[in-house]
Amino acid sequence: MVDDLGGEVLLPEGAVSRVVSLVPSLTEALAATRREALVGATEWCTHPPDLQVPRVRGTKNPDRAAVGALEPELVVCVQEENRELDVRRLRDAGIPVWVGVVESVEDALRVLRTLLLDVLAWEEPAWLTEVGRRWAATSEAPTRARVAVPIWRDPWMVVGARTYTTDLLRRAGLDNVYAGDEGRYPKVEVDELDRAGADVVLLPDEPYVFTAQDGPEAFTRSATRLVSGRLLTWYGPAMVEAADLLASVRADQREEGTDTSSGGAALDEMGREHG
Ligand code: B12
Repeated sequence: MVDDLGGEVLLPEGAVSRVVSLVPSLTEALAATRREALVGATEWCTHPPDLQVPRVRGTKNPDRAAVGALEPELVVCVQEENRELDVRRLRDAGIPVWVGVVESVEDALRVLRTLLLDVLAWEEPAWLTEVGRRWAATSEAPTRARVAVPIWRDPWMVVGARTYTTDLLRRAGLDNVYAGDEGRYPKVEVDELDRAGADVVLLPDEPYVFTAQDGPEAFTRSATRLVSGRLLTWYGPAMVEAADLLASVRADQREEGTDTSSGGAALDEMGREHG
């Protein structure tokens, strides 16, 4: 078996039953599917909230000795959250590591299906069927409101091109004003961000914890809305709730009168088409 980057992954026969996840969103996906097979996760793996497994430090600084001590049959990583160095060192220690690449909703659905069904040889869980139902049909939805999504401050960084989040927004009828930017998570001046033409700036609570007291005050031109960061960046069970959140952002913009087309119903329509 090879992973998304062409790395060789040696797997046991049959279903894999000892997995360590170094990706918070995939930890949630694994726990929602076969919790007993998850034997380790990072300290940032906060969902499901009642998950009780040994923690192996962070996504960017995992305790590789602790990972090894858990004797995993597989360690799960993704390119943007984890470091090449850790993948290499774990593999050098004889631990199979599978690395996914996610830069779009289509990638997310493919990675979730490949990981759960082909790599781990588990059965398709009901939540994944529902995620496919909610998101598969939105790809051609016309854009209907403009947003920007900062994910860090001092320096300010925003979600840019070739990212899962930008594609998720697009499919929900929300056009990221930084979608055409060079970088995936470019640094921007907050002044420029405020003037970038977003109908609403979405301020997530992770990785930077934007709050009512920390974030909105930096904007004098653009409207802001505090949102769940997990719903914008975690591929897995959170994608069901994400569809509801983004539909509500769309509905707000309709009320503000910024709409130029009929489109806020795209997500609802998608649900019906595939229901
Ligand atoms: C941008 C960013 C994101 C982006 C994703 C990109 C990323 N993680 O780098 C988004 C918004 C999705 C994100 C999400 C999260 N993030 Co974040 N994020 C950042 C931020 C602001 C900048 C990091 C950065 O510059 N990335 C850009 C560069 C470095 O990444 P890149 O261009 O993709 O290039 C890398 C890869 O391509 C990789 N690579 C290249 N080749 C190969 C080959 C292989 C095999 C592999 C594996 C990798 C690899 O190496 C490159 C360099 O590292 C930092 C804070 C900061 N200011 O540094 C936090 C930070 C990295 N995030 C963090 C966390 C915890 C999260 C979340 C868990 C949310 C949370 N609770 O805070 C989620 C996880 C989402 C998930 N899917 O599960 C922590 C990590 C803590 C730690 N010590 O481990 C940081 C340090 C913030 C903090 N709290 O201090 N994050």
